[in-house]
Amino acid sequence: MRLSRRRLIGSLAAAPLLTACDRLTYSEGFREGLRAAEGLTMRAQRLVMDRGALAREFGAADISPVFRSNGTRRPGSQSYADHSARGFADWRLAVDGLVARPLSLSMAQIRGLPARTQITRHDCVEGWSAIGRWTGVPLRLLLEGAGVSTRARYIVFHCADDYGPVRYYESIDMVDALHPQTILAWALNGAPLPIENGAPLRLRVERQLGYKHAKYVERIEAVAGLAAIGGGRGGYWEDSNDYEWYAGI
Ligand SMILES: Nc1nc2c(c(=O)[nH]1)N[C@H]1C(S)=C(S)[C@@H](COP(=O)(O)O)O[C@H]1N2
Ligand SMILES: [Mo]
Repeated sequence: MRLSRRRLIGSLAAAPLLTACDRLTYSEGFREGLRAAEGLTMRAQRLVMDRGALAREFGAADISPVFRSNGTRRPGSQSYADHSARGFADWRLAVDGLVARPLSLSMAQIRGLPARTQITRHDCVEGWSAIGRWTGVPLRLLLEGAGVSTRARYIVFHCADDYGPVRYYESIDMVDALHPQTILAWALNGAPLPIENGAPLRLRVERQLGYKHAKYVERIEAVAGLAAIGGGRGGYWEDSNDYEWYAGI
């Protein structure tokens, strides 16, 4: 049977492609590549899914008798001393950056917002852990209240304590910022937050290591990128000591 001109051109055009496809299909290396890519996708998806999972919560009997303090135990500025002398009555938390309605909230206003209480374990990279009961406002409520922009990709926490010439700061992405256990805590074990643990307000971001849990928080900033913040690596320890920005646990 004679091939029509059209079929001939069609088969000629298709032939190299088919051959290439066949080679790819039967090459063991290519199959391994496909399997590896599938594995990567699966691991990436699991990671994304797991990031929404809750950190373990404990019972009252598990609470550590003393919740130790680390890093700054008392900010050194006169301004902080004045605030603590007044019981933080005039402390204000600013919520700004990529938000529709910047906020400036007093501690009384923050304590009046819906609160979440959770008993969780804090893990410090220096090799110690402690379990405490934290009470505070879900960060999500503050961000929604301020009308956080869809362009915001990170939330930066600006703190009141100095490390030499720089202030402590930290940042998290929106997955952690909107996580139900991410709160700005104002109480520890049923009492106002002690100074050594970050009074009057500190971050609890329970899927992350200790250094991400910013203490003495006075400003929350929504940003699209971290390059212009501090040394550009997203946190005090990240900038100064090469700590990982993502410290997920
Ligand atoms: N502002 C500020 N936040 C901070 C620190 C700090 O020095 N300053 N230290 C971090 C580290 S390394 C840890 S382990 C925890 C310690 O919290 P704690 O003092 O309540 O134990 O706070 C984190 N947040
Ligand atoms: Mo830490």
